[in-house]
Amino acid sequence: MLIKKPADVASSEITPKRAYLSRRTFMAGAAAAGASLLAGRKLLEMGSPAQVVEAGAKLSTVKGPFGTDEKLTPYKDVTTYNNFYEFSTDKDGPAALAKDFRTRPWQVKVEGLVQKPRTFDIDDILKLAPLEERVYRHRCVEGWSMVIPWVGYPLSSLLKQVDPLGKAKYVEFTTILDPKQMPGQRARILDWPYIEGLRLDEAMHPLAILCVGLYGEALPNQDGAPVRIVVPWKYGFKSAKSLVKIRLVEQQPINTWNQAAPSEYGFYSNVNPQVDHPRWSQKMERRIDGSGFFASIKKIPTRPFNGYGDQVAQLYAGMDLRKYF
Ligand SMILES: Nc1nc2c(c(=O)[nH]1)N[C@H]1C(S)=C(S)[C@@H](COP(=O)(O)O)O[C@H]1N2
Ligand SMILES: [Mo]
Repeated sequence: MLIKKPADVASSEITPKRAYLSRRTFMAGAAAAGASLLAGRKLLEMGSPAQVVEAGAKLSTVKGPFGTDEKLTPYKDVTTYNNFYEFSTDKDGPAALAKDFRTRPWQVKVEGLVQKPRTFDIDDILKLAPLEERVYRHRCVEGWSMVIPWVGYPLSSLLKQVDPLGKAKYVEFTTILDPKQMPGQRARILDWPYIEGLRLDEAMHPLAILCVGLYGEALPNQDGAPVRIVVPWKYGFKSAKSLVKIRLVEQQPINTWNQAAPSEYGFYSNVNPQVDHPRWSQKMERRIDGSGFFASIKKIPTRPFNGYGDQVAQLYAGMDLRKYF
């Protein structure tokens, strides 16, 4: 097991008492070893893949940048209120239907306009860079939001490994196609597999992460196991789950939701309270923070770029964000 003393757990620094008490109790009983990063890496390397990878396996993390001290969305809500159409279009569907989803063996191909195309085994992805805890706001285009302690590292760490060519301008992300395991893919809800895309400079931005976990443990299947991206200044659908392919390309990728409803879901999809969805306002959001039933949650204002404008606004300098929504 991957274990470490509570003091090393970045999560515990955010708010002293939070949902994952049981995990902390578990860890309190564990023997401590050395500085967190080194010890964590060591433990990760020693662990057999079966121990490291199962959804729920503990991950050693260091505290990452861009944190917020807003109240975390309880683990229960993060793992039972999901959008993962490959399994179900019901919010509570993926948790049950993805329970037996196999995430080993798993490989991610990184190819296209790169000097060194490479197929990464998921266990290499887990070891590529120190795992950080990143507490990000997560805003769905539907008008709800969460605050989630993700585990991952900058997507740029992976992309640098393959040496993108100068011609590469965009990055395309493809989710696994496996209708046998994913009941939603047996229906033509969307054009499968699910595809997303970012401009290369967006993908290289330090806020964009390759995500392998949340709340200090390997990603639950319903949240995109074993690896997804998280792009916190964009609507949630840009953060594609259960990735098997990352392609560097010259032309802007055709992302699934844009293809399904181009007037509703743009390529950029930066969180923007000034640009309404054609069927509803984007000015406010319901923050799922454990305080009550969904419908009773008071709405709070949505912030430009989901509150990350200081970090990312310059990526869009001079662009008409109504046109490039
Ligand atoms: N492959 C895939 N990725 C996906 C989706 C999906 O249906 N399939 N839904 C997106 C949407 S709309 C949101 S809001 C987030 C939800 O992530 P979460 O369930 O971990 O909160 O995942 C995004 N990534
Ligand atoms: Mo979403």
